[in-house]
Amino acid sequence: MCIIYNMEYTYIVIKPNADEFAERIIGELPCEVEVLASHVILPPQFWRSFYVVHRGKAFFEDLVSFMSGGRTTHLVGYGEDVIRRVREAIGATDPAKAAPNTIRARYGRSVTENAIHASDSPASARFELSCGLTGLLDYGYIDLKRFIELKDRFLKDEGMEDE
Ligand code: FUP
Repeated sequence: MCIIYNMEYTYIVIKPNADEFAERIIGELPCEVEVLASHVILPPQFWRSFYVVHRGKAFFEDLVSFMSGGRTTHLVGYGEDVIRRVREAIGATDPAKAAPNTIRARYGRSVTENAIHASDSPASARFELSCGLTGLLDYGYIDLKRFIELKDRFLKDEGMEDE
């Protein structure tokens, strides 16, 4: 018998408008999680990098200002098919259009203040985790030992090793 597993990780951020409910939201995620940093404030330059794919769009600076204006909680979700499963649990980008009972439907306020971020592809997850770990290290929310441990655990074997 051939069993095909789709083991993945996803980068999850609980956004400022929902951060006070972070522990409850974590409990609702359909996967195992590793919490990287809880209730931390990161500056605009971090979010400009994190959301670089949206640079130049009309909403970009409002999004950066919202994300840097309050506390956020950062985690890695992992497991089989986790990207799809977490995206399903969080719901559509616009909370008003998100399916009932999804996290965004319940905790989101608007398209920008939509409670939670989760990666939409393995490539995004890899970029976001790399950016997130670097930012959390740079701004003093994780130490070098933890950075290396997390990098080895999630980013190893994907071309990030030293030459
Ligand atoms: P999602 O993958 O569901 O987070 O949605 P997008 O990649 O389309 O959007 C990225 C972020 O930009 C979301 F957090 C919401 C925000 N956004 C706005 O603030 N305004 C918009 O018009 C579209 C997206």
